[in-house]
Amino acid sequence: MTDFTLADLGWSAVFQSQLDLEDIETARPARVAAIQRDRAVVLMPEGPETVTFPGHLSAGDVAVGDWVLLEPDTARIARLLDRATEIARKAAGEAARRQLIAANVDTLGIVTAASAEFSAPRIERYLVIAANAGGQPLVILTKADLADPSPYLDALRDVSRDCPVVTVDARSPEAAKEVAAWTGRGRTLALVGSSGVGKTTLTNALTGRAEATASVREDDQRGRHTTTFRALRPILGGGWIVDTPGMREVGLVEAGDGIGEVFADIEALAEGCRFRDCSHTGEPGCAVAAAIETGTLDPARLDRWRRLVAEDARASETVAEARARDKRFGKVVRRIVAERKRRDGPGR
Ligand SMILES: Nc1nc2c(ncn2[C@@H]2O[C@H](COP(=O)(O)OP(=O)(O)O)[C@@H](O)[C@H]2O)c(=O)[nH]1
Ligand SMILES: [Mg+2]
Repeated sequence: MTDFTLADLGWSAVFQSQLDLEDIETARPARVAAIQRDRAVVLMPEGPETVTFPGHLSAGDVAVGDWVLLEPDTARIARLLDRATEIARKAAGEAARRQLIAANVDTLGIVTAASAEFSAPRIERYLVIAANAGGQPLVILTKADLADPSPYLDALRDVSRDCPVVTVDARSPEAAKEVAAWTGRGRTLALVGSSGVGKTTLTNALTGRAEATASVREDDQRGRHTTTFRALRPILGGGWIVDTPGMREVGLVEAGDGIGEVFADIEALAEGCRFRDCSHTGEPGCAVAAAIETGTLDPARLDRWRRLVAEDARASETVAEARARDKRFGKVVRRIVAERKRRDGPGR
């Protein structure tokens, strides 16, 4: 992996403008291609390099696709540059924690199969993640060779009128042509979607590599086997692709803006409600209820919006609240342990 210019790697004015005069003289910009526990593999015009994190940064703060500045003389990151886009989800588990998926991604490829796997609400959820990230979504409907894609395309149009959709047989060399408009020099495409939909197959088609496809169980969240670790890989025709391990759970956190964008129709209607804090559950003068009445709003869509808003509110509760809850839980645990000790006697 050599012979990439900074522009090939995706460097742009967004990052250049973050450098001060001293940086321009000494700093070495590098793009994060993979992250290990305490190290990252970065790509530079000079080639790949394994680097360490400075004290103020840990592996969890850095995402594949990030731009960093390296210290002038050591293989250590000096600074993380602000991201152009940031794909994140709620980390698995109860705490309100964001987990970074990838950074500086131009297109979020939402991969779904023309099969029973297809789920409009799940795609809506990924659209919210894309809107929140700042990147452009692209729905990639795989296994279009196994079924008539038209009912799936109809369902996709109901979810979003403006999101582009391509249909592919991910195993075919033609697949690269279908996504060509979203790839090319310096551009980054990240793939998300359930296990088994063809993300790795498509990645292999685009990169000419042969990563293991999913007969192996993928479950990145619980640290079980993963076929591939998340990595930035070069596309044969230019640009970069990030394949992500299948995600069972795509939780939202701090996704209010993204929800607002994906459900702009509902949020616009809500502006017309008589009460500013209308909950659209039967208040007088509710514009949302009126739209359902006249058939301009699908009640199922309102229901899905409601669920996402509630989930996001729950997940985005402040870290302080989560900590308070943990504290209460700690008290309960200590009480149970103390009671057990009393019951069972010392020495256990
Ligand atoms: N017929 C057909 N099979 C596909 C297609 N895409 C993927 N597959 C198969 O589906 C299985 C899972 O693919 P994989 O790329 O590992 O899915 P991932 O979990 O999303 O990475 C593999 O056996 C692939 O050969 C497609 O477009 N058409
Ligand atoms: Mg895979």
